[in-house]
Amino acid sequence: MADEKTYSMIKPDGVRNGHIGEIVNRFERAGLKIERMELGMVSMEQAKANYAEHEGKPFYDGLISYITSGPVVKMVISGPGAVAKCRSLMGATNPAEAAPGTIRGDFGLIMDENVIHGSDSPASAEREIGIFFG
Ligand code: IDP
Ligand code: MG
Repeated sequence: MADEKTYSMIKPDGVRNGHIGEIVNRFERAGLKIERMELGMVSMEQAKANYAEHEGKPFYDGLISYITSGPVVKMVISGPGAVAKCRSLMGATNPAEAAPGTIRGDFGLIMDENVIHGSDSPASAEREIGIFFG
C-alpha cells in the first residue's frame, strides 16, 4: 500500500494532562512516521475551517472555544493506510465508548474533551494539512 498522509492533533486536554509523549509513542510504535509536529495555539480561523462540517450543530460553539482554549500538538503523520490506522489508534469519538487500549479509551472520559483529532479521509487530510501547515 502506498504511503498516505494524515493530520492529527493532540487537543488541549491531552496536552494539559501530559499525554504528548505517550500519544506520539503510540503512533511511532505502530510504524507511522511523524513528518511534522508543532506545539501551539489553534487560531479562530483555523478552528472554524477545520470544523466547518459541524457548523450549526448544538456542540459547535463549545467545540470551537475548547479547541482554541490552550496549546495543542499539530502533526502530519505518514505511512501505509495512515488515515485509517490513526483513527483506529484514536478509538471512538465518545471516550465513554472508546475501547481500552485506544487513545480516547485510555485518556478521555467525555465527548467534549476527547484528547485527539484525526482526519477521517485522505481528502480531509489534505484539506486539514493545508489549514494547519499551509
Ligand atoms: P471525530 O473527532 O471522531 O472525527 P466528529 O463527529 O467529526 O468526530 O466530531 C468532531 C469533534 O466534535 C469530536 O471529536 C468532539 O470533540 C466534538 N463532538 C462531536 N459530537 C459531539 C457531541 O455530541 N457533544 C460534544 N462534542 C461533540
Ligand atoms: Mg471528524
